[in-house]
Amino acid sequence: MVANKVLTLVLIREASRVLLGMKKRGFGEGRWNGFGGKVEKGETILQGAIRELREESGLQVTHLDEVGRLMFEFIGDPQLLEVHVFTGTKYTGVPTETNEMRPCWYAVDKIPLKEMWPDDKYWFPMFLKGSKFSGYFKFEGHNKILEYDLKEVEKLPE
Ligand code: 6U4
Repeated sequence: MVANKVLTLVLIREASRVLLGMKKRGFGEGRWNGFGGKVEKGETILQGAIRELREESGLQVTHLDEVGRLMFEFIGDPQLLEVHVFTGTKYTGVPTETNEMRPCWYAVDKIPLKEMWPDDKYWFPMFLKGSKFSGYFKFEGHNKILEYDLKEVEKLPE
């Protein structure tokens, strides 16, 4: 058994727009995405989400709500990615470009799904309407989804 790799993904949202970042390097390079990354030893998943948001976007938050849980399997890799998706509406600071990310606000009806991870087109609508969601996606490479299972949930898995 290989332990899951636990990652965070933070989507800062206002009434009619969402802050995304163009990933400039590393996993998902060249794609628009939320902010996030690996949870470090000694921090909770929420603390990791808040830290990554600050490091990658320059925004500070004191609270985020967890709204999604996504599991990703990549054919040939025994390690599953366990992505905890958070959202928040209250922040301080101004979105600032970093080495990792170039932030940009996107209107909720103009989300650049074609330039995002292919799974986002399935779960982003659930996120935008305020639902919680839980999903599993099996990838071949980084572009092809072989199978998936996704549902809206009342409560996220523990
Ligand atoms: P470092 O620490 O720079 O090596 P890196 O390899 O760049 O990390 P990291 O830590 O930024 O990766 O984490 C990847 C980010 O991508 C996390 O916020 C989770 C997110 N992510 C991973 N797979 C995703 C997917 N299929 N769909 C999606 N976000 C995904 O929307």
